[in-house]
Amino acid sequence: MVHCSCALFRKYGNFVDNLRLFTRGGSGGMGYPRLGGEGGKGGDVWVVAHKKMTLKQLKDKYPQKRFVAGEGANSRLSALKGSKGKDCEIPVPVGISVTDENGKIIGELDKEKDRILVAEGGLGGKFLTNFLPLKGQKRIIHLDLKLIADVGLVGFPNAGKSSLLSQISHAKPAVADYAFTTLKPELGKIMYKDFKQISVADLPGLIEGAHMNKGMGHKFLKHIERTKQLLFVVDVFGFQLSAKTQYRTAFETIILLTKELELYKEELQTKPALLAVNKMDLPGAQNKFHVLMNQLQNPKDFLHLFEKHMIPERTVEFQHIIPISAVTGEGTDELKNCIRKSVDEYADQENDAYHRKQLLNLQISNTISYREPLSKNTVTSSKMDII
Ligand SMILES: Nc1nc2c(ncn2[C@@H]2O[C@H](COP(=O)(O)OP(=O)(O)OP(=O)(O)O)[C@@H](O)[C@H]2O)c(=O)[nH]1
Ligand SMILES: [Mg+2]
Repeated sequence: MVHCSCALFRKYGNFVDNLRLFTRGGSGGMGYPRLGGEGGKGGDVWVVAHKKMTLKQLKDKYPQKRFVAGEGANSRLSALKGSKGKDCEIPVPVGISVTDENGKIIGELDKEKDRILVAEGGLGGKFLTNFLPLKGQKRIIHLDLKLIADVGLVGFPNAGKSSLLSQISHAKPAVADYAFTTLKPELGKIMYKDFKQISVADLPGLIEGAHMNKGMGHKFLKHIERTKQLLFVVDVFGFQLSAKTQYRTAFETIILLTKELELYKEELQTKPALLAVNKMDLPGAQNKFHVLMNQLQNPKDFLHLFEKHMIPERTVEFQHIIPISAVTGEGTDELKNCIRKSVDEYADQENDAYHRKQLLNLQISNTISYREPLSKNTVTSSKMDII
């Protein structure tokens, strides 16, 4: 068993989902003291999102991972104002978040052609600097790829997440009866009759301690951050990683998953969540399902059975709970309908919230424009909010 997963870990090496890069803006050009000429500004370094790009391509194309922009031109007799140095663009895939050395977010690139300035060129030499140019900004940046999907599959290993994805979409993820079959996230799309598509991300299984990075937990949990909704997938018979670890019932796996999400990032729990209870084709599944439903209806009555550190602050309220079999397809149409309903409702809510915000901004700007005297800055900023 162990050697299987080793081979797969090696395969994971081909999938790059983060990179560390050195960037430096170009130096400014020299000024021209005698004639008061100003050197050109150094070029800037930008990170730019391209649909077709991957981090692996970026890494292969620029193995030294250094990005330096061009120098500003010196001020000359024929061109007293030196021209600006050439900008440097780092092409990255869509869905990247850029952070600095301290983990502070510089920006996120969510759609094609989004761009972020990461290192600014130095100013050209001028009177104020004694005509000496300034160096460009130096910065180490981290690129992190997060999947952008409508729905993320969350579950312990072996619950049947990949089987489910291949049942409801055209994606063909690997399926096997050992833990950690899925080692990199994979996207599938559910197609609806009215041509609406909903993207679903199959994620590697989480285990207890994932928030402390057990089982490469962080690598996987971070992908969940960007999915709009969560679909918990649990094996109705529960889960046991190995003979040495404790057996967990389906209810326990749900509580443990909730706790892992909470410990990793509390706001993950605010996402709408659905629950698919899998492997309903197997003998005895109905009984187990009834037990689980009873526990989910009154979770508080059962939580005292858990060790304290395993109890989440809040239990997840599932919008729908659907018994399914990812192998026979039983219940998966119903599941697809529930996913659709939930995604549509969420989009409506987002639209409502957006309109309310717009309305509020409009009201604010009206109130401001009735008031005398007007401060120029206030009006500008409230207008900008509306845009
Ligand atoms: N009987 C039955 N077996 C299932 C069902 N769904 C999945 N399985 C089996 O359970 C095993 C694990 O399935 P996967 O789809 O690989 O599980 P996973 O959740 O993606 O697992 P990891 O990638 O390791 O996290 C495989 O042997 C599947 O054939 C189901 O509905 N019924
Ligand atoms: Mg899998």
